[in-house]
Amino acid sequence: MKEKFYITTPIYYPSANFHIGHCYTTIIADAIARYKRLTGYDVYYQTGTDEHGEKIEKKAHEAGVTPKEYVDKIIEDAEDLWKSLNISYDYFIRTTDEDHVRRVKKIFKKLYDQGDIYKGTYEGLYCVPCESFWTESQLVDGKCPDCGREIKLVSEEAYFFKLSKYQDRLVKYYEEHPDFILPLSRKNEMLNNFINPGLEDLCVSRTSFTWGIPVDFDPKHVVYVWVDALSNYITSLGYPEDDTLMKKYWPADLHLVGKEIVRFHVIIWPCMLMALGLPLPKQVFGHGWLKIDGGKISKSLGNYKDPREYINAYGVDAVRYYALREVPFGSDGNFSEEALVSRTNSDLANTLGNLVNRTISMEHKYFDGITNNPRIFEEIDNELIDKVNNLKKIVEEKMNGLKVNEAIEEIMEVLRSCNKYIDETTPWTLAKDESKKERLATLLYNLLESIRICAILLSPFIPDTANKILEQLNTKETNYESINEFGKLEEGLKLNEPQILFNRIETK
Ligand code: ME8
Repeated sequence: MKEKFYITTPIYYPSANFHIGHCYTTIIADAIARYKRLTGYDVYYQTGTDEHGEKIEKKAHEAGVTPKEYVDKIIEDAEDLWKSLNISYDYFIRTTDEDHVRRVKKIFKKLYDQGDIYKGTYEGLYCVPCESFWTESQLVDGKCPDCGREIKLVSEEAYFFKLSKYQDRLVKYYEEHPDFILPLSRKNEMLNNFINPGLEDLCVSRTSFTWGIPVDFDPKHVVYVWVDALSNYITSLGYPEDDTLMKKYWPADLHLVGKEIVRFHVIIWPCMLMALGLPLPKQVFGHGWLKIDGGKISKSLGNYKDPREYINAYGVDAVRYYALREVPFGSDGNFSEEALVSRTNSDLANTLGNLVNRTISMEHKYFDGITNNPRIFEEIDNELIDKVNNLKKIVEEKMNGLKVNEAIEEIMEVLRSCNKYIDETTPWTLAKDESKKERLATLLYNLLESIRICAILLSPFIPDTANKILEQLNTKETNYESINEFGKLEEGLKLNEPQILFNRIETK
């Protein structure tokens, strides 16, 4: 039986159409999901939308529509965006889905019945846009430490979750699972800023707005958005009504989130799961932010374009590649169209596209496009073949450590070696000498086989391009096992005509 891999993105707020920052997480999760599928895992990749809360209620009100009408439009747009980015999710959850709503009510009731949720009064400082409560000491200049906006004092009857009860078990879990929170710096931040000062019980219901899941047994309350939202990772699997998918996929292997919401995923979420008696996720990775001109991607600043504009201008794989390759995974990075263009030109057009095009063209020119490997080897071949043979393992190590940009760079490095191999062996000179024909066939075979192996390894990252390459090669050897060793490309294969993969983008 295949080993399972359950990976999630955050469920995003449909308060406005999604931007390149949301694409960033979703593309990376997609690449990891595709990589795991390629390597033989039974993958469940989930994304979705977090549709309740005061912020959305307000936005809808301003737009003169109901909250549901408001979010429906954005979700339609999001689904189109994910399609144009080739996102291969297995499930898209909406927190307004009937199943989710019913299941959250049951989760809340269960926690209440067992005494983990109790009724009290809440007085606190609340940031509406972030939907977060803060203590006085956490504020920065009296404002929300996350977004810098005004906070308001709220006092209301509310239900509380006994977070404090789970503090010791949580710390123990961190100690026993050193890879639970990555990168490591985020774990220290959690311990120092939030856990060691002492966890306070968490307010988990609201009466100040109505756009949310009503508490079943006290319907003037709605469930606090983070309890509603975090539950998505298990309600989608049927919890608590049906355990078929839960048995198969839970616990999650990887919750991929932006660094600002690590806190919710490594404190509130594990404590909720402990209370429910469920295993905890294996890993939460908090990646950095994509910035524009060094600052936030912001609707109010109007500093971003619809991501489809980049896709239409440069192609889906240019955008995917840029998101995956440009920023060291975990750090903040800048997004700019110039950098996207320059990355596309250097890596995709020059290194990859040019290599594939000239190799396939030479095979057509010199051998009518028919592969042949007479095995007339020379010393220079070994270096290339060794590199290609090691690549699978190196990529595996990098991907297992979630060093996505480094995994890609390793593949690029091999492609650059292929280009160098062409420049050094100068096939066009060999072609002039009939006695060198077999040597020429061998070296073209080496190149085509290297391209095949790289294309398969690139398929999680730039799936369309990888497919185009494999189609041009016309090979049936496209699965992961076929790259265990060099030399599986069929001999006597008639290649398809070469097609340009990436045109160089002219810069103004
Ligand atoms: O926080 N750079 O939703 P959200 C990188 N609903 N990633 C970015 C980004 C940027 N500039 N901007 C957004 C929520 N993201 C909650 C989540 S989960 C149970 C509930 C990505 O719409 C990144 O993954 O504010 C970040 O964590 C997420 O979008 C925030 O999305």
